[in-house]
Amino acid sequence: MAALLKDVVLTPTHPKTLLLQKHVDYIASYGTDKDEYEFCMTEYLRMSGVYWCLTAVELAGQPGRLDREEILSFVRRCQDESGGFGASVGHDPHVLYTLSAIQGRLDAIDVDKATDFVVSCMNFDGGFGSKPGSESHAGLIYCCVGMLSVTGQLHRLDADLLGWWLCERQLPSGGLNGRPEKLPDVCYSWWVLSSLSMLGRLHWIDGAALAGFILACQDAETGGFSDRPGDVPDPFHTLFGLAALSLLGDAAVGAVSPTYCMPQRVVDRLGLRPQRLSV
Ligand code: 7TP
Ligand code: ZN
Repeated sequence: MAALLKDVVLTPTHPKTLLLQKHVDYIASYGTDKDEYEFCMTEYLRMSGVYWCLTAVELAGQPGRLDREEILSFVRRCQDESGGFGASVGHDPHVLYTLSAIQGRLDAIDVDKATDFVVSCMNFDGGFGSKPGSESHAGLIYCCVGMLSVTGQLHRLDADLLGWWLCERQLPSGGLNGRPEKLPDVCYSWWVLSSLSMLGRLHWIDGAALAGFILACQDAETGGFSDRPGDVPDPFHTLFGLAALSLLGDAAVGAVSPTYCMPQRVVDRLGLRPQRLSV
């Protein structure tokens, strides 16, 4: 018997146009009530949340909607005396939140050895898992392709094989899943699309169908994007929805770097030149 395909159904009630202003309002009001349950429950990831929110309003062309001084003071107050950054004020320092502090300092680590490790995680299907021999997963593929893009070693992967695995993630709804037999999710639009973009194979998926799925994941009342149509929106999926629409060429959204998921303007200003394969 053929395996049942897991997918969602898009109905005419789901949004079909980009509600950009609503998303800016959603992000700008996120966290204005510091006692709100949802906001309190995500304090452990606040430093990442600040990045998701800032990048989302930047891509929407309205960075001025967030309080720059409040954010800068928050980030400064998160630095521990050890030098590490915590997710929020008074939290223990954590590597995830310290990562941004050392990014660019590629001269300080053994890049060749790190690249060899990433390549050793490559599977027979061209994809990557979390360690050698682990199942391919789109989020981890993005980490590996991004790493090889930063270090200029993209020639070490099998771009045709990996590109094929990535475009097989597209389902009849137009949405993308993270591995076979899983439901589509807006954030995988980003992990898959950005990887295909770095591989020079963005045109291997049906962009119009994917845009239709992403737009259907907007909350027309509150603004923001959720993981799939009808779910509760959050800043995480709002950023990756907007960033994926940017890669798909939506002119209302600012250009995004597929390697860094930061505005291309910011990456250019920093003088970063991550590698991208041409077709
Ligand atoms: C609501 O459940 C979760 C589950 C995992 C909430 C957070 C996490 S996570 O921190 O491990 N993480 C990021 C993530 C964040 C959110 C979220 O952010 C809600 C509100 C905010 C405010 O800023 C929501 C989900 C989420 N996930 C889980 C997820 C994504 N798509 C489907 N799910 C179940 C991703 C997760 C892992 C992660 C991925 C990328 C990254 O750069 C950092 C962390
Ligand atoms: Zn998701």
